[in-house]
Amino acid sequence: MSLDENISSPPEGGAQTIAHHSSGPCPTAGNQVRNDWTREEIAALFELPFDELVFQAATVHRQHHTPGQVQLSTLLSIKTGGCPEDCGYCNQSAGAKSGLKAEKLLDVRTVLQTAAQAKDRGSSRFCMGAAWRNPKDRDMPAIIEMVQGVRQMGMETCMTLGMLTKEQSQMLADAGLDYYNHNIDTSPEHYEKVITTRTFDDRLETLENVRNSGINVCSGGIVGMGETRADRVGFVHALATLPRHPESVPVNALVPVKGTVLGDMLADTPLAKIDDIEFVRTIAVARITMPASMVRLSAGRESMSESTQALCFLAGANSIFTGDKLLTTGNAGDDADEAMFKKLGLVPMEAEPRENQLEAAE
Ligand code: SAM
Ligand code: DTB
Ligand code: SF4
Repeated sequence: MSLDENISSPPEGGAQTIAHHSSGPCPTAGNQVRNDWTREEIAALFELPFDELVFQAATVHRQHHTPGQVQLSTLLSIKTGGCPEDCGYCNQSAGAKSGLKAEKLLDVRTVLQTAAQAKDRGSSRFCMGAAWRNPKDRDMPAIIEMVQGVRQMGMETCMTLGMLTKEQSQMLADAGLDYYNHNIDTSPEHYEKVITTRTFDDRLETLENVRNSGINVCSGGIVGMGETRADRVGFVHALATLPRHPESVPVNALVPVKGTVLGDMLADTPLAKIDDIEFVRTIAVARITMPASMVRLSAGRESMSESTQALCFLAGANSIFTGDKLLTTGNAGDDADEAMFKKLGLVPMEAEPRENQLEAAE
């Protein structure tokens, strides 16, 4: 089901109002950043012979980034489980029967100690995630202390706390938050099959609040949730037609957790697992359509071969999560990653805090 090829007449109309071109320039000619991609163009990229697609993606990657450099982020779940949302992939939803124990918000000292350890292991960005629908105002002082403390260590900061109001975005921006992660997760059409407690438009509203407050936007999604090829086209289209592309685009392969709607579905229908080549295609198309963004090979690496990961890097992925844990599930781990980096000749990218990035954009 994940390899449905039904892309001949994709439904039109992403969440953005965009200009559609019936015949645009060759996607990789020149190195311009475009926000007017059509679903037909994106579907045509997915359809390319694999070697041609990867070649185009690698070419675009070299026009905008230094190949071989990979940005390293480390995740910490600062508030685990008991979430009121019903995201079908997530073991942190209160409705999931995964046995995960709900915990309170970690104290600031524990968070800062963990960040210092991540820095010692070479990570340049510390991403703090909370199983919330949205942060409550009473949580904000501790959150702000975490941002400020991690920044003082010279690491870039990222938070993912659910939906944000304009005011909360501004508070985080004022505290110096570098990135806010909020995923659109999938195509607008597939979205409601996965999450019912908040809409695709709610997600876009948070992204707009984050963007307007001056924080860098991190937004991507998950492949392998039983979506069709047309949904993967719609997913990339929704991101690539945002008024400004997210600076960071995490592409997660579903981590199937027993007791979640999608984890159980995948266990019953093994063929639904995303095909490795289709996953690499999704990375490549994200790279071509959002050339200046960092494309993160995110969740799912623990069960991915080094060869598939190498293809992802070749296709333009230039960021990963390090460490042996994501938020609540396993990750490849530092030893495995060090060995892989050595084998592939990859090197970690230096941290670039937000002021520098803003200066560079001026
Ligand atoms: N609660 C916040 C929210 O949903 O916005 C922040 C944390 S949430 C865990 C962050 C993202 O992790 C989700 O949007 C989803 O894309 C990804 N994610 C969660 N569970 C996953 C899984 N089992 N496999 C792959 N990605 C997952
Ligand atoms: C993202 O796109 N992937 C990360 C991060 N943003 C927050 C989270 C992956 C979570 C995988 C499941 C877990 O470990 O709980
Ligand atoms: Fe809650 Fe985020 Fe998990 Fe959805 S993805 S259930 S919002 S923690």
